[in-house]
Amino acid sequence: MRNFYCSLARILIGVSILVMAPLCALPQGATATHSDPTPVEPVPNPCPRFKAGSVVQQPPALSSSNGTLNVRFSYQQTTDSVGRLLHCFMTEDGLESPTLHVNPGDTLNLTVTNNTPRPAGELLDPPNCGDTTSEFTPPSNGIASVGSSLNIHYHGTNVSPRCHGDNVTRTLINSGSTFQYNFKFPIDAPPGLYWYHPHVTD
Ligand SMILES: [Cu+2]
Repeated sequence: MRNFYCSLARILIGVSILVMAPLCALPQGATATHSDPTPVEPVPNPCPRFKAGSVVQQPPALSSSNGTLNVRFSYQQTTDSVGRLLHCFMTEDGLESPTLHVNPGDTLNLTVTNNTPRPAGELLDPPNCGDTTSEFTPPSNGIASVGSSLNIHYHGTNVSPRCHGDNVTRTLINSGSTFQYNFKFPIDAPPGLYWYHPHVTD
């Protein structure tokens, strides 16, 4: 079950339904373990790309254990050999945008630090799920507008829209800031391949 149209990052919800009935009575909202997360340091050589003519390899993967998947991402940018600006999520071990394997009812704890350069002269707000001010980097190549703030959209999943959940319209993680997502995938989440990606709306 591999979606070749999703080139960035994926969440694979397993086909095995966990027998964890008590979880059904718990709220699906964010948990309270997100305070003061430790920043994720930038990693060297971010956002690698396959060389032209090389054989494409399977993307890296991380799997939950005992109902929890803990992930730490450094959000970084680089410029490729032809001048294109690339952005990506990197783990501290150097994995680029791994596929996240979870089961229905699992908890995802995902810490992300925005290690992209901070634009000069911009007003910064903390990532408190109420921000209305994002950073903006003018396009250097005239091809596309690229903001340096980010959040993560857990595209297609039916998870909490609260702060520290899939709160895409009210979460901004500006340059230098660290934010933690904590939420459960519903116990009745349909198996499938989903997409996570930066999703700033402004
Ligand atoms: Cu999306």
